[in-house]
Amino acid sequence: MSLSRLSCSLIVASAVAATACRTPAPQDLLTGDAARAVYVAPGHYDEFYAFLSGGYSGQVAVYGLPSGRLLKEIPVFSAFPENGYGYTEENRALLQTTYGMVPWDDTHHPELSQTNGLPDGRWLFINGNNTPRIARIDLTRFETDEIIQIPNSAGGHASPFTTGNSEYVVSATRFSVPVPNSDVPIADYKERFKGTLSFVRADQPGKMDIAFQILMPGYDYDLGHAGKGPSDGWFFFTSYNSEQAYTKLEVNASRNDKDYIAAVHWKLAEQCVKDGKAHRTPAEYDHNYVDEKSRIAVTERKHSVLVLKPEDCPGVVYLIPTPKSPHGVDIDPTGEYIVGGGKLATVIPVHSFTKMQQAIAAKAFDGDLDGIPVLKYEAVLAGEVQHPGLGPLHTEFDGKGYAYTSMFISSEVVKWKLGTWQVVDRAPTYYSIGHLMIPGGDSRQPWGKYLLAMNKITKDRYLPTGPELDQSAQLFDISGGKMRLLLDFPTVGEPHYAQALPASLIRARQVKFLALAGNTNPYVARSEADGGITRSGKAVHVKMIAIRSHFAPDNLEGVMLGDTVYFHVTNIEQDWDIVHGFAVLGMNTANLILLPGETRTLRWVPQEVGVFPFYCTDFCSALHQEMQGYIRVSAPGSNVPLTANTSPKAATQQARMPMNHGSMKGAGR
Ligand SMILES: [Cu+2]
Repeated sequence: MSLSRLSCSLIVASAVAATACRTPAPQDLLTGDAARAVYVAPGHYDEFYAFLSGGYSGQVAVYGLPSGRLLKEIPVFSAFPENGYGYTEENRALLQTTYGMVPWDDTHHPELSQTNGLPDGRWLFINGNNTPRIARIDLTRFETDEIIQIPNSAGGHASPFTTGNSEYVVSATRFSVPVPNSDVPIADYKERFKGTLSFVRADQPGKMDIAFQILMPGYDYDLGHAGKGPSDGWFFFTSYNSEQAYTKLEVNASRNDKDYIAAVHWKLAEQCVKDGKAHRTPAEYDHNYVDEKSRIAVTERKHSVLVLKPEDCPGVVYLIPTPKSPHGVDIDPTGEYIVGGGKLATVIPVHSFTKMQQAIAAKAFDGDLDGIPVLKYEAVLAGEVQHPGLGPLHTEFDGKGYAYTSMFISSEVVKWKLGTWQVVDRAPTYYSIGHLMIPGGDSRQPWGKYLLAMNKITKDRYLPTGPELDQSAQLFDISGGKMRLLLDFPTVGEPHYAQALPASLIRARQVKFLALAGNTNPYVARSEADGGITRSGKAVHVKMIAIRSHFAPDNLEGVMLGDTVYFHVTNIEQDWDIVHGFAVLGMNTANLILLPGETRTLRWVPQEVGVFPFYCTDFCSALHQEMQGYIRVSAPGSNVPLTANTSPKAATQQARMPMNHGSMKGAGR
């Protein structure tokens, strides 16, 4: 049975959302002028940049919308051969953790930085899910510049959602663990395991730090979102497993009718921390960041965090009952409505921030859990969307009074109206949609023109390529009353979640090359005359330049077996999009990729005596193939003098060459 039929029969059996149950005919995909609506002619730009997490690839993929064209893959938590990320001596430190170098992790939730509750195009944050970390990507260069590890946490899933001015990004633990982690029986889960919500200071590049952690009951924390407008100052986190099961969660964590959204008054928490109510607690974690000028990443080990217990700061956390095993918690653009999404729920619950404040004032509590007051469900509820479909996961908003919720089990997007809670439209997806995204759809003013569905399973969508198929995204036009499918495209890794913003917010600030004059790498060579070779014990340092179409120096002698050679190569081009590469025969890491103005270092330990060529790996000019040189390796103790051939002739030859394709390319910019 095909998957579409299989999921159809499951849906029919449940007799809900039968509209989602059909095998789409191909003509449904491209009716009318859908193809024209996504066509972006060569030389023209897409309107939006969409940043999709790569899930288990550990990276971020940038797509243009509406075309769906892949523009770039940005490495974050995994080493990446396309540009040497994680391999060069300059950037290896970004992947350091207290567990050592972790060169492959799992990314889930990209989050754009905000100013006054609106995406501002400065940075993109994303979580490392397995070994909890938060990364900052600089959107002027589309490069990862900073990564902070989160201690007392395991599976940093509810992360890194931002406050309205990116004062903080958060990370809540998915798995509760002993805090601090220690050798305790797993059967002591209820007594010994805790959850943590970490508030990470994020508004200054290079200085991310864990401002404080809030110690929570031992549940599993899933997603979060900051309040806005009237609810600014609050943060909301979903949790499941309020049963505190520690085995067979599939059954044992689904017993309770309701789990909880934790409403956290973060401004009050900030005040309590200032007032000395948090406890400085030992915790080891690494903070890695790239120095702005030298572009060298460093690691700083930290040794403690401030931990705030809710009982030491009354009013800082309340629990809102929410049906059942919730995933998403999404705040509408006005900041009034808090929308839960329960994977097993039959309704979409919408809570009211105003009612929540009234319930707190009236002490409308259903007791407490671990000293945290539990608000009465009815006292906080604004309304429930009835019969939305099966498996509501995540909601975003179009800024025109409508909400769109992804339905994992019934594989559809459901559009409903805020205030009336009536379903007004539904559109099938192929298959098993997880998160969905509207550009700015979780901000104060969404650009409510497109909606992107991120689907977990592809099956019969594209030409089959093997047992594992690429996952998929589907673009809908939501500018009219009815959703309209425009495009269907495969993605890199698992498109877990995405955020997007108008390209114009980024394009104007795009860095075209790194200024050579500002490069403070200690091994920078700014001209051919700067190149050379030096020995310090068994370490040999080579300073080299790369320019169309040669390296200088191009020949090196006097290296001996047992030496470690450091090639410090500077691309001295000052022109847009002229990249050079560097590789040596027998080296066992990826090649270097050098952006214009950048110095990067390759560590090479020769294994044999002989002469070894090196060459440029990035096609840069008509004479790219001639861009090469040699390094001679002699026996230990040999008396070959240490020499580097920095030939002024090479430069003269270059000047006489007719203008090649590479310089033509740069000339018009
Ligand atoms: Cu998720």
